[in-house]
Amino acid sequence: MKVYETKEIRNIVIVGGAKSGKTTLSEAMLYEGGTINRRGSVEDGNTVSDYREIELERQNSIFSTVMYTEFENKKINIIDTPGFDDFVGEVYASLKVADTAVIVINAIAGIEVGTEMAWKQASKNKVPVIFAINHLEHEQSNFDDSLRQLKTQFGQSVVVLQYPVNPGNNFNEVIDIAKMKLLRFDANTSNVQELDIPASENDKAQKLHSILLENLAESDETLMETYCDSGTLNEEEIQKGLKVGISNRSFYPVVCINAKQDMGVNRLLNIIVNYAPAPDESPNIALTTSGEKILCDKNAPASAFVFKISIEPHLGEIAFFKLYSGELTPGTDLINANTSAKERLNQLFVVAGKNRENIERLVAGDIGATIKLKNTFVNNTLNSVKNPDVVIEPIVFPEPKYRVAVKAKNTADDEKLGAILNDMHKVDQTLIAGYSKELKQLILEGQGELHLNIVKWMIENINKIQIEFLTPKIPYRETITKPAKANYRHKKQSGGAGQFGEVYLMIEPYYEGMPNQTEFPIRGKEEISLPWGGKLVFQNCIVGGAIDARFMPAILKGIMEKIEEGPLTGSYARDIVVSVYDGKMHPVDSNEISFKLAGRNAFKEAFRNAGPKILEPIYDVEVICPEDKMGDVITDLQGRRAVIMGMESEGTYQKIKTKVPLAEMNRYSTALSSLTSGRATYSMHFAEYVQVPPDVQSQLLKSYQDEDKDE
Ligand SMILES: Nc1nc2c(ncn2[C@@H]2O[C@H](COP(=O)(O)OP(=O)(O)OP(=O)(O)O)[C@@H](O)[C@H]2O)c(=O)[nH]1
Ligand SMILES: [Mg+2]
Repeated sequence: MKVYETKEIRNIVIVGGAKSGKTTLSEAMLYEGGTINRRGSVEDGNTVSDYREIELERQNSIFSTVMYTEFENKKINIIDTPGFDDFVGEVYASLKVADTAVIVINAIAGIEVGTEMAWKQASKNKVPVIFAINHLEHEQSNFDDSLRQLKTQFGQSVVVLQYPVNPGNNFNEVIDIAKMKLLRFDANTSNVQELDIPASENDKAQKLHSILLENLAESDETLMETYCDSGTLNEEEIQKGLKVGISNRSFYPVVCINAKQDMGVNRLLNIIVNYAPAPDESPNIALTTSGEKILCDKNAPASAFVFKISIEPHLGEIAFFKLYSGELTPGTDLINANTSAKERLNQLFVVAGKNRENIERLVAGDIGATIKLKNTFVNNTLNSVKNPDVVIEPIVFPEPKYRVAVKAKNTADDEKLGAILNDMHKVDQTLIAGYSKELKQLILEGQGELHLNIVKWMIENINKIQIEFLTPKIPYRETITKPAKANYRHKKQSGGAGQFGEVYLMIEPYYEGMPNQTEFPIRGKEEISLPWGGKLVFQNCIVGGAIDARFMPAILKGIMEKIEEGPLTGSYARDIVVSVYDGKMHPVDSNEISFKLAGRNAFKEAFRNAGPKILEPIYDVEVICPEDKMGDVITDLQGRRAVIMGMESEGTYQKIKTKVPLAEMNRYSTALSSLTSGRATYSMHFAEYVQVPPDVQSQLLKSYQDEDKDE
């Protein structure tokens, strides 16, 4: 393939609601550009984008796919992304490197959560947006409704560039407001006839044309002057206005397509090559972690950012990167600024799905791929040795919101399972696995039930290990609510050397900035930040040498053992002040073991009498749902002991802010989805630990005792 210069490159990402037609559109784009000479379909399982086994089986996209096509002497890099909320990580990563987002709308459904999410993420990255309204040949499609929703949701900068003349079964004509022509498509061919606008459409077209001109004028000062002086813009000015306005996000054009029959796709590509920004014109500028802009300049030293790693059968790991500056040729040595690894670019290629083509040179702004890197991961920057320290800001992936415990059906596979999950995380940063020492479970976290079920499918079908999901335990904490004292004497005399140690201690609830207790003199104080959160303050208040200072560490050790396995439910305890104020030693029999046991048992006893409470993790949860479902969603949340913190409207959606105990969030993604027919989404992150209500506490105590008995 020929080497494309920066100005000849367009990087587009296709995003939008699930099943809106993104993969079908990308297939039609590749066909229109001549990259493929036959269009596959998602149903037949032969599209370039959805080529992985799991995608073929499910008939939808699971991973993003990098592709390219050539159109009007430009190279268009196309990244097709999955629409299901569960795979949102792919959308985040793709929009990091996109210069334009094509947001596909299903004209039967209108705006969906995927649309909303794509828009937010595009806005966050300052990526220009083109809306493509799809499925227009469907009898239930409703262009006007979809347009109305777009304007309500995203504002009046949503501007009609095309509208359908005959939506529904016979759809084949649109009025193009930029060209002021009627475009007649020929289903399943690239043919487009350009005809005069019929009289019946004239008024509507003129009105929309004026709105377009106003928007174009507003995007550029000189255009505004011309427009004010003459009341119109000529063809050249319109073209300039489209380029400037799309590139600087002054407006977001709406076009019409029927991806399935390849209608409108040729014109969409024409709009992309002519009006979407080249990489050096994009407002989505890469910044370094210290906030400096990286100029898209091929004469600068090379800096490439790895946004995706994919593992391909027979090939291994492929790293996909955007070259933000400089040029690359095969054989170049690069430095990974994040891991300090020296990497050689043995092969350099461009990729379209599972097909690869070697290239001799890649220029700033382009997207390329390589294999066999040794120590490079997603979010790493690879630099020329001339400028090795550039670190590009990483993609911030969404926090997990769905968790399960996982184990191999055959325990012999457990170790292998850990390694597989580790590898999967490299490819999918939203999948997080880790063994919890506390819960004694391997916890797998992701974006939803579907996400984790796909992971299960891959492990069972590709890695051939059978696994099962179990309910994950909740990381409870224990603490006390009032002071208490206790003492314990450990004494053992059986033959030879005996054991003796006696400890008197007082415990109190700890809080930030609390005053010291005044009952006993404090002679030594150790403040320990517990690895699981909260504090333990350990005070030596011994007078008159009742216990030697050398036994203090043993007493603390005994207490720590109990703190790691709280007396109520075996959970970690936290936020406690312990004052050891008296005790007894034996001249011969006292040793460390004796004081450890005495300390441990005294602590356990005191804990029981100190109004012990179980704390549970509470999460800040934000639900975004359509207005008409808000009542149902809130009722459901209330059934989960949620505290509603506030509500605000976002266009036709409602955002509900709430605090919910983690214990009640089990399978929430599934519940919310069925409650709203998949029209809602949510996010969550850890907020705090709070006491569980009394009824929950007694339930937990009971089930811990039952478990104890079982063991
Ligand atoms: N009738 C009609 N069907 C379409 C059109 N575009 C796509 N489809 C069909 O809609 C279904 C979903 O299309 P995809 O291209 O897989 O949609 P997607 O947005 O990639 O889906 P995900 O990747 O799962 O989010 C498939 O059965 C397509 O054949 C269209 O314009 N008209
Ligand atoms: Mg798809």
